[in-house]
Amino acid sequence: MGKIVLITGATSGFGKAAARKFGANGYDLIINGRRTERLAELAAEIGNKYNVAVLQLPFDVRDEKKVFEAIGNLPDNWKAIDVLVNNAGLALGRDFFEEASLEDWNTMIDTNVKGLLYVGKAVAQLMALRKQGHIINMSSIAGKEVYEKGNVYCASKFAVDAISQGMRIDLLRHHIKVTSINPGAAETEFSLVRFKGDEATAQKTYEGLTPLSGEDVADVIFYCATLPPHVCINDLTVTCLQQANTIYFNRDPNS
Ligand code: NDP
Ligand code: 8X3
Repeated sequence: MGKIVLITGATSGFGKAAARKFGANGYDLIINGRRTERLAELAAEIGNKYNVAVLQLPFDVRDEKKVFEAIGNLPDNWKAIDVLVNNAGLALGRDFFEEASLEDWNTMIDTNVKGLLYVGKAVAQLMALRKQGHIINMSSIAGKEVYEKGNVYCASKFAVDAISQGMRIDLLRHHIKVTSINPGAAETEFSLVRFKGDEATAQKTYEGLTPLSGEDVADVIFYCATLPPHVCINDLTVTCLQQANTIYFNRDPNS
């Protein structure tokens, strides 16, 4: 087999674009997400176009048992994972703290924090046996600065930042690279999910902007993953030209 990349959240956005990018560059792929039809479509597309092997591994990252079963029971030739793109995640709602939904909070923490930990641990165990590997955790600019009504989404991404630092320290002895990527506003299905299908509100997020695209972020992921073996990008924040931080945007067409 060629080099192997496991990508969580490959049915949309960054994960899907990353799957195409790695596939185009000859990597064999393990693709995850809950929407099995989308996984099947993507597997067929990439397999046919780039002549690489694609294994579909559907599970909900929140399901601790399923995560460890799915990764622990991979066929032996698929266990040699070179790169993990630990990307599955979401925001739900954008509400003042005292008004926000507990269900939304639980889902974000279970997915963005606990799910990322489960997948990270299951894959780190395999990488530790081979004394090599690269774990790329998808954080956010929201994991660097808190913004109004970002409360728990931001907290979940601050947690990813801390988890990445901890992993980097603890996995040092196994020669495993750990990278945290922190994108700013990117137009994927992210806002549609956050605003629960409200397309008009989702669209407002990107009004007056040329935001990052899934492909832009996939290029950054691929760049981080393909540096020489002795080089590791620990932490990388990327925004579009019109975004300075989580609050300041230039949406003025005449500026
Ligand atoms: P999308 O909504 O386009 O994609 C999210 C992906 O995550 C989907 O493939 C979805 O698959 C998967 N996913 C969500 N929940 C689960 C789950 N419980 N189990 C397995 N897979 C799951 O969003 P993006 O591509 O934009 O987001 C990817 C990551 O990037 C997220 O962690 C997000 O927080 C982060 N991010 C996004 C930014 C943006 O502005 N877009 C900026 C900074 C960070 P399925 O529904 O099929 O399970
Ligand atoms: C997504 C970016 O700024 O909408 O993580 O939280 S932001």
